[in-house]
Amino acid sequence: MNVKICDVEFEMGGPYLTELRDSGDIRHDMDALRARMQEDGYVLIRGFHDRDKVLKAREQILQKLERMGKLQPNTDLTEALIGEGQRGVMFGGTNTDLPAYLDVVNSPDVMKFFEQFLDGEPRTLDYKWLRAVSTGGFTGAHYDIVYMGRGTPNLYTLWTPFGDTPIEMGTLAILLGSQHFEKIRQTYGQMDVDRDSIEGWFSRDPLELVQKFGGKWATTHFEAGDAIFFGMFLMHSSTENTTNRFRISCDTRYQLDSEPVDDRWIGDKPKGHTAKADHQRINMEDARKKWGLA
Ligand SMILES: O=C(O)CCC(=O)C(=O)O
Repeated sequence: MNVKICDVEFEMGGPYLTELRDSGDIRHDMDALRARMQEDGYVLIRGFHDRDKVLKAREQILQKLERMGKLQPNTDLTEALIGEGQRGVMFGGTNTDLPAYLDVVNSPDVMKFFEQFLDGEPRTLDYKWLRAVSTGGFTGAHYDIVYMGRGTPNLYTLWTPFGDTPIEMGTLAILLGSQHFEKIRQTYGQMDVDRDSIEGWFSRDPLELVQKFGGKWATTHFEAGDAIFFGMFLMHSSTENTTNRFRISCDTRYQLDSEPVDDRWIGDKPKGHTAKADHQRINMEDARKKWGLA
């Protein structure tokens, strides 16, 4: 099977791309999960969420997309068929108008899981990154620390697709081993996109990353209910949505309540990013030259 990470094509099982490992068998063994996180840099758990709740949330999100005129008229809502010429939507914020969605990502089960994993009272960032990604859409390779690094680095991103999401619809792709790319951690990984007014994506070319820095990409087909979480210093991106249906997914964040929190992402009305538009920021290509990482 050929897979487009960003917009570069790879062969699944070839030299650059492999399957993500499922940690479902150890999901109740926190020591084993923490060791897995150390070793792999991520934890994928199939059936992490209640599938029915995820599908209910999907329906609510799709109803919103329908009201916005984003879907093909007179088609089955659950298919999420993209309306003629419609672009994707980023529903960044607290999403209080989507209670079924919050019921998944803020659920007692999820909070209990992070309480056990983090070994203490957890909190979730109030701001959530919910997206409907259109045909041709993808996310470039980045570390999350550059977007949310003002609090504890002991913060985890949980990526949840809302609906069965095959690779060709746009799934999370991670660069295995990238949590150990010391030079990147010490340069790019020290950036704050707002403070430093710099672009967030480190690269739009996943092949270039492997050839220059090593590692191997990994992704998989996801089903509604599956989720993956990872730390702030793991290079990740997404596969391209090559279908005519919206890919609906979110990234939400969890940390210990006792640790410092990035104040851009909390409260009833989180202030969010303050950075200028992408084209007014320091270009990543220039920054990488300066860091000796071009
Ligand atoms: O869903 C995507 O396209 C990217 C998600 C992401 O970057 C994240 O979960 O931090």
